[in-house]
Amino acid sequence: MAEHGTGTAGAGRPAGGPGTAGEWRPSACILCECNCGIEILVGAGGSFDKIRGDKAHPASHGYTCNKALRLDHYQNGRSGRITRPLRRRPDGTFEEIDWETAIAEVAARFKEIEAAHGGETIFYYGGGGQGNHLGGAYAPATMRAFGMRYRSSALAQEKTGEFWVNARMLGLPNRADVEHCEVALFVGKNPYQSHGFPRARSVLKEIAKDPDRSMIVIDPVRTETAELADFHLQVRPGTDLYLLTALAAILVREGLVAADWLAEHADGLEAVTAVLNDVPIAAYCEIADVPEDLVRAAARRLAGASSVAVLEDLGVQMNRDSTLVSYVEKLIWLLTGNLGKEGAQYVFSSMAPIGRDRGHPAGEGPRSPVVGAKIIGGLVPCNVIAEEILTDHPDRYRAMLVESANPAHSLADSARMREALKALDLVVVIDVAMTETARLADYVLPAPTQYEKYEATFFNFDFPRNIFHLRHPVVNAPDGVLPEPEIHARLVEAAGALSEDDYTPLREAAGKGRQAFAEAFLSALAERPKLMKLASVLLYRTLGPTLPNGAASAAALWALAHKCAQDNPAGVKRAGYGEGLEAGERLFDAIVSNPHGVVITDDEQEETWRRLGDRRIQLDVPELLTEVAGLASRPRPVPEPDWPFVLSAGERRAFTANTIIRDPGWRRRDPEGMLRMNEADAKELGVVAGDRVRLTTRRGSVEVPVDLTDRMRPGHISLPNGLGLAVQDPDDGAPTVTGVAPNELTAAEDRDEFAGTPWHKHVPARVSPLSGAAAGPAA
Ligand SMILES: Nc1nc2c(c(=O)[nH]1)N[C@H]1C(S)=C(S)[C@@H](COP(=O)(O)OP(=O)(O)OC[C@H]3O[C@@H](n4cnc5c(=O)[nH]c(N)nc54)[C@H](O)[C@@H]3O)O[C@H]1N2
Ligand SMILES: Nc1nc2c(c(=O)[nH]1)N[C@H]1C(S)=C(S)[C@@H](COP(=O)(O)OP(=O)(O)OC[C@H]3O[C@@H](n4cnc5c(=O)[nH]c(N)nc54)[C@H](O)[C@@H]3O)O[C@H]1N2
Ligand code: SF4
Ligand SMILES: [Mo]
Repeated sequence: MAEHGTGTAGAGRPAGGPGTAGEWRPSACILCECNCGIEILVGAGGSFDKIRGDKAHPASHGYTCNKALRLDHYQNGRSGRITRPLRRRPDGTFEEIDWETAIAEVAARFKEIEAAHGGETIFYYGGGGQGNHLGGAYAPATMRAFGMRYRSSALAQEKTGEFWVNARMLGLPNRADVEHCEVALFVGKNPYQSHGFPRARSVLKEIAKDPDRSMIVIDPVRTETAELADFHLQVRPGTDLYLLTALAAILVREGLVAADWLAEHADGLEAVTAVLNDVPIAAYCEIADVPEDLVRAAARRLAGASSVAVLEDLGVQMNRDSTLVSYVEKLIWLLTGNLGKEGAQYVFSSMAPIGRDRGHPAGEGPRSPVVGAKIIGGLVPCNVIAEEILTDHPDRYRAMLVESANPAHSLADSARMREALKALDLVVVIDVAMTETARLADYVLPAPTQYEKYEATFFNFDFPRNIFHLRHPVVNAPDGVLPEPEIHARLVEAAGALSEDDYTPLREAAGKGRQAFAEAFLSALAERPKLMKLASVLLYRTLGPTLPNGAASAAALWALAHKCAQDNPAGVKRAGYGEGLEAGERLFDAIVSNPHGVVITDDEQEETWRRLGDRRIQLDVPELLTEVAGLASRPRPVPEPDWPFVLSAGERRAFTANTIIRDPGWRRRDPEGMLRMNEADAKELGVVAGDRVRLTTRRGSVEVPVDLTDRMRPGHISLPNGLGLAVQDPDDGAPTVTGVAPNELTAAEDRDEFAGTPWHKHVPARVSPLSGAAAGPAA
């Protein structure tokens, strides 16, 4: 159990935050992007005795799934918690150091690297998991202070292809109103387990129950979601491009497109129609192994619906042709006129610009320095990072700052990632636990957990009412940890980028009130535009101390609240914050003072069109449409003889949550994370449920127990995500690893040609029994 001291070193002490034991305290679940509101009954000593959904939360309204109830395993479990800055000794062991030494040494070494090779050789990775993005809001200041330029995060191994397609077709990111749609279409997404929109399980059940609504699921697995569906298109793994192209072609050929709507809003219909008119529908359905009749029925249901909400996710985003699939997926809902009305896709308001890209044509736009990979949404593709380190190229990355992420575990080809991290001159990790990545670091800087500090996410994409939740601390942090904003502030100051001279006038202005502060802050930025990238730390040190209950970490939200009010005046006004500058202040004050979360914008349906402005939808993205046109002349996808199985490496299950909870004891079911396999395959291999098998890919070989199920197609196998973590036994200190780390099996070169996103869901594999005649050594 974590120790709960009475004070933390430095700022960020949650004064007044945590109450007394035996009280329900509002917070949020941090295990997926939904961040459902919860209330925690905190026991003496800081244990989470009970957890329930928070009915006052403006998005989840009391809903949680099974996972939230197990959060004590994050806060107090066997997690490898770290509570002192650590420095690696030459022999590879770690020693505890004090914060002054840690900050001084880290800053000095980053400065040395900046002087010798340029700050752009220091790479920033991470910035937040599913629940914690507040620290990431301060990271740009640290990047600025050391001249860093390149960065990435998990989004660059899932969503960047979709970001780019959105940028090209609409200019803005968008989401789907699953709650109110007539027809929901899920492509490579299992919301029953992974969620992705508020109250997912309840909404899925509502759709399933309603005879007037339908659900269409495209997934090779008969998932919990597929079981609730009216149409399950059980696609052959990795052939979604064929299936979706056939579906889009059916819309065109059966005259099911919303022609009038498209004439009003979109360009490029002619080019798209010409390509889709040539699609061999029957042949593509056969390649995808879905009956043509079923595809036609699904197409007609989509076209006949008053509204369609479409969500694509990792099943296609971490798979072959992912960017092309994103494109055709969007063509399907655009051809049927499903944007900017209730139950369809919408453009949301936001506090931070996640998912925005300029949509540069294929040959243009920013590139990574060594490989020349396309940078989308400011993020270098995760799959090229190791390649950009393990080279003698003069522009290679020399150092890395990792914050709230575990790239040694979560990026393709873990063995190569470990090698890459070891090859760097300096690795600094900010985390709560001794992770696979932290173990390879030169310095590890410990942060409070998400229940010991102010925290928030920027994954707020709801519509028409979008929300924001600044969570207050619910327990005290142990001595020796510092919240991320404080760590960034200290690094920025140690780099000499900001000092008391910068703070003094703003502190004085803050003492006179918000209006005076706003004026002083804006004129400081106008005089010295270089302060812009340092603004978060500047706010933290000046406005921060004036915020109630030690909420200094919320200071960066002040600028974001103003920006939100400026960009979304109508929605912010309807949400009750008034107009003009005052609206930004009111919104900020509401965010800071309401521990249950607040509605930030209350939009009308037309808001999507207002946000798009006079932009017309671009159906024809030439780079992609050409590829769709050329699909027929590609060789037909066939399994490779040496690799008869397709492995989905990293499936979301009832008890997975990336690597956020390290304590294996949190899993009620499937503790080891079994390899799921069809019964017919097992029979052929001569294995029965629970047997251990050897699973081999081009990159690695592991032993794992099998779980047999008719939910899997023959030839398709899957492993859960987030397993294979080592935690130390509290008694004897020996590390134990539970389950298979999926990226021991994946390869960095298996990636999308446009966006560089990985093919984690499509790893060629073979399986052999471990005992009996058929057993053999690993290849
Ligand atoms: N329980 C739980 N929930 C989570 C998380 C977690 O770790 N655990 N993580 C969160 C995060 S970070 C994310 S990004 C989301 C991801 O959420 P999802 O994308 O829904 O999760 P996955 O299970 O990885 O993949 C979705 C589906 O893709 C299917 N699939 C595999 N191959 C193919 C294929 O070739 N074609 C198609 N069409 N489908 C295929 C799988 O069978 C699976 O059902 O989940 C979030 N929610
Ligand atoms: N093969 C395969 N690989 C995958 C996937 C897959 O499906 N298959 N899924 C991918 C996806 S979609 C994602 S999102 C990534 C996720 O992988 P990563 O982005 O690397 O991050 P997480 O596993 O979410 O781990 C978050 C880290 O934050 C730490 N942490 C928790 N709370 C705090 C805090 O308050 N402060 C700080 N500083 N740290 C904290 C945790 O200890 C953990 O180290 O994995 C990706 N990798
Ligand atoms: S895991 Fe996601 S859906 Fe489940 S309670 Fe947590 S935030 Fe909500
Ligand atoms: Mo993710």
